[in-house]
Amino acid sequence: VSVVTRVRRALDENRMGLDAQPIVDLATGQVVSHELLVRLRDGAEPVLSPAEFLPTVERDDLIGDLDRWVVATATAALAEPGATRAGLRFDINISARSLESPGFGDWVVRTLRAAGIAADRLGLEVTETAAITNVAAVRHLADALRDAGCRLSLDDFGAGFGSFAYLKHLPFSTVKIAGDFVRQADHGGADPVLIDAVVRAAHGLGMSTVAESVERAALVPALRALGVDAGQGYHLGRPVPLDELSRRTSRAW
Ligand code: G
Ligand code: G
Ligand code: MN
Ligand code: NA
Repeated sequence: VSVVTRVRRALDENRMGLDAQPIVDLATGQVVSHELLVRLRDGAEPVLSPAEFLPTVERDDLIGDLDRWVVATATAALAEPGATRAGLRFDINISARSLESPGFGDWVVRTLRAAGIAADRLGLEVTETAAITNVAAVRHLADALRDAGCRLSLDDFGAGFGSFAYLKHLPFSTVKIAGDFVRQADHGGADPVLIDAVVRAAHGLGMSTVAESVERAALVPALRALGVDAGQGYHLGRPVPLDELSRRTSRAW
């Protein structure tokens, strides 16, 4: 069975899943949002990670269905009473294809409104490589989201052929600093210098910063000293199934 067929079936049969990983304020330790990460849980072998199945799905129209399923599933989870009382927020990853698809941003905004969800509870993450291919389309989407009050993050900043041009031209609310710069940021060398530059640029433009791949406790004070606002990574919290987070939240509230 091809990868595309497996993903199509998983979407039809409700076997696609999302994991939620906390994004944590480095100064207060509070969870400010969760990034949702898609998982194929169809029981078939081999188990595929998104890094393996997304490139194939992105070559197929199916990616549009997957992105819309993620938005719909995130919206449904945000609309649950416990999630609303807890003020849960989610950040989802969106493929380049959907960014360029006319009307996608407006559809996201309409979906949130129909569910009665405050727009700032959903954020979209776009990678540099996605933003690179079609700045005009991304600009339209970014403006639609910003006008509605949704958050928009530039993901994996610095990992690709990252350029400050994106920060200049697009109204991001947050810059996510790629893990490659973060993992050894407490050990001197180039990484803290580069993080410092990104943080200054982002803050100067009114954007917040999130460090990815915070894998060790010692990174927290180092990143705080560099002015990074929030972190995400195995030290701060592993991804857990969204259903589990929803159950936990409804019990706590
Ligand atoms: O969870 P993991 O580290 O394996 O994710 C691998 C890649 O898949 C990351 O680049 C991430 O941005 C992307 N990804 C994860 N979930 C989604 C999703 O729901 N939609 C899209 N389009 N990409 C995702
Ligand atoms: O490309 P994007 O940043 O959207 O993908 C985030 C990916 O990073 C997810 O696949 C997630 O599973 C993974 N991830 C989350 N925390 C850590 C971490 O501390 N270390 C590493 N290496 N990967 C992480
Ligand atoms: Mn991401
Ligand atoms: Na990222």
